[in-house]
Amino acid sequence: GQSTVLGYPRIGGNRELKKAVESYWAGKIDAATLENTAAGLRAEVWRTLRNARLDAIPSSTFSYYDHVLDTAVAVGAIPQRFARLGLPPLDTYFAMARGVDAEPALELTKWFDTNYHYLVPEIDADTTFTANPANAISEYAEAQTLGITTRPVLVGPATFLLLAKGADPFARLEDLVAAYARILTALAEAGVAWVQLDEPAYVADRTPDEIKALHRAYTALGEVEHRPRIFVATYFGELGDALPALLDTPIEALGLDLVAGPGNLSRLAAAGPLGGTTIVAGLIDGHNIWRTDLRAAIVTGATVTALADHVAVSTSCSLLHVPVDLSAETKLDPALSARLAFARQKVDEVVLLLGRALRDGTASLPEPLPPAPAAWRRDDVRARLAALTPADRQRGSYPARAEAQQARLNLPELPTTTIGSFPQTAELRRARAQRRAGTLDEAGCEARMRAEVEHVIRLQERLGLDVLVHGEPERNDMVQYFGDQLNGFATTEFGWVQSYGSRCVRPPIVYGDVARPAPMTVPWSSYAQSLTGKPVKGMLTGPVTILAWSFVRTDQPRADTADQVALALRDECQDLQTAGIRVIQVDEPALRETLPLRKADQKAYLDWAVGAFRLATSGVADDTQIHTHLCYSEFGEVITAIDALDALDVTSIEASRSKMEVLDDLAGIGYRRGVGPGVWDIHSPRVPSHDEVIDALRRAVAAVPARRLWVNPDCGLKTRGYPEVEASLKRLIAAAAAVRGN
Ligand code: THG
Ligand code: ZN
Repeated sequence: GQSTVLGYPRIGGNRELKKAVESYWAGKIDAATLENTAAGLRAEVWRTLRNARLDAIPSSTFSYYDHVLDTAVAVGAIPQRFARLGLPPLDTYFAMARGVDAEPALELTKWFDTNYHYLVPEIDADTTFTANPANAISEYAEAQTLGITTRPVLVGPATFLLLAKGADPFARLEDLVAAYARILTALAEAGVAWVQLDEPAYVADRTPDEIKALHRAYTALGEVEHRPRIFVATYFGELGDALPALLDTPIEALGLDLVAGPGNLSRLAAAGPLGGTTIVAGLIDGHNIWRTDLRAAIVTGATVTALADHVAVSTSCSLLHVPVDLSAETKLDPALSARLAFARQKVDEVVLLLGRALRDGTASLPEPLPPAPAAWRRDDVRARLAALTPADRQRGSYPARAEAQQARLNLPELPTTTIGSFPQTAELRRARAQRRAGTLDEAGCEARMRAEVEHVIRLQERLGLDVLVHGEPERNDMVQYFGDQLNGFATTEFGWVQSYGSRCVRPPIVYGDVARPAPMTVPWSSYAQSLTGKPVKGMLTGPVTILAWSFVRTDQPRADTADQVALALRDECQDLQTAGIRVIQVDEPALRETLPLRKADQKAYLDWAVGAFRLATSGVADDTQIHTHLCYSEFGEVITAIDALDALDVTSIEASRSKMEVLDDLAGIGYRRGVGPGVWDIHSPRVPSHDEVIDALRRAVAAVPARRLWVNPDCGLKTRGYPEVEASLKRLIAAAAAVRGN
């Protein structure tokens, strides 16, 4: 048996990659300097894995931006619109990732059920696949010079096409497999012994044809005469019929996620004799930060060993999704850090599990953990949860609410508003940095933030918006902001995880029962409201999103943790209402993200997710208006759930890129409440033209009666600059006035 991991964080312990890449984009360093930093980071990862005594070490898990984009480059899938720019390879790569003036970037979307985002390959009938193994080979050679033998990793051909967009990408599988075959031969010629091809798309529902195509693809790759041994990695769940299909091909190893897909075990047992195929047992959770219960993992490992002659031990998925190293965290409660494992620690777990435990039994394992500290348990919270009834998730009828709200808010037809955040200026970032460095005290920092709130309120009044926001200058990341204030949550200092490209997040850790020691947002919202007669929206993040962007305890159902967060938010809503806030927005941008990959599991998820939102929001009076905001365009699957968010009065939705298609979806289910389809794409610095905004608005008016329609941008404005925000909001308000006038 061998020990391995499916991938490792590439950003560096101090986000060195982010800093180098952003410096390169800013023209502060040249390509050679960037490449040097990258080589240093790769060497550090390989040495770390070797020194941890891991048997099999992956390469090509590094990426300047995204590994799906890297695979696109490796198979020559560079859309003509970028190829024709004639840029050097590295700049063509970044042009696809970030766009250039003349060409928008590839679309960015969620990597399965994680908070990582990949770039969507554009594949059509004209795409000519080529074999470009140069990067994989040079990384392999780079590690060889350090005396480290690696296993190059690529996204597998079937998953690559299933993630792509275009006329019918999957129809191109045979052509693409031919390119992979040439890559395999080139790798073998360079001395590569093993290659890892990732096929996570097969843990979601797949058609029989898609499974047959997978079988054909790996049969063809297996028959390539001169090739490395092939390890097909799957992760994030349970393989269905793809499991026997893959075992029926000449591949040498198959990776199964036994954490997110425990059912893989019985599928494996049912698959019958395994021949010589190595089963790579994903026993260490790569998607969460808890220390593994090695005693339980051994039992699972032993079951695999009984089924297969050749077994390797691995992480359940790439360690890309967890922070780099727990030992950097010096301020965590020791009782908590004793329970945690980040990427570096998970490598040790893999080695320990295989090297000692599977061979020598449990005797060589570290002592099991003592029970969690009693203080992490909150009996008051548990009692409150136990006493909940369906009435606690139910508001009065929508028509009565709508009438009461209109009487109180007295809004014009087509009311205008924004999603919540205003630009995070250099000034604000400086104040936060000075606060961290201790050169600015709490009061001084708060004074600057309050000045910003006043500025944002005055700007909105001047522009003539109808429902105002305070702009959120006090928040870094919305989830971290609430994590910092809730009991039962811990936040880290260095626990960065790549979200997309150079952007990282520091997910909080939910380790205990959740409670709200004090109001979290009320002082900011009521200060903002004190400055204006217009309604100011209270801004909260919903329970589903708070959990989606945190590392969540696994010792109780996620539904229960969600309800605990919901109770804290319910109290916050009531406090905001008492403080005179008339409109409260509870954002759920991640509602779609954690939707289970298999249809059969989706209803149960949506039931508790919707239940938690309703619990958070249904404690307010009829005349308090509840809004939510949802990002990302694929609403098809969750549209009925949105309708079931009973407490909801108004939903703002990203819509401008998809040309308002979401309105047809809403019309399709007979959605009858307020809706604000974004009429300005804030993901681009472009100021939309007057006609574009009017056009978007007219399309919206055609689909939704004007009295239920809101006018707003697509998303929060924190990544934008003030000049374009002001110019764009002027257009938005002018368009609303023009359409009202008709
Ligand atoms: N917060 C969290 N997760 C998210 C988002 C978020 N996932 C989806 C989407 N939004 C991802 N988008 C971003 C956008 C910007 C940044 C990260 C994810 C970002 N991060 C800063 C950086 O990398 O420089 C660091 C932020 C900080 O200081 O905390 O800009 O909004 N949780
Ligand atoms: Zn958004």
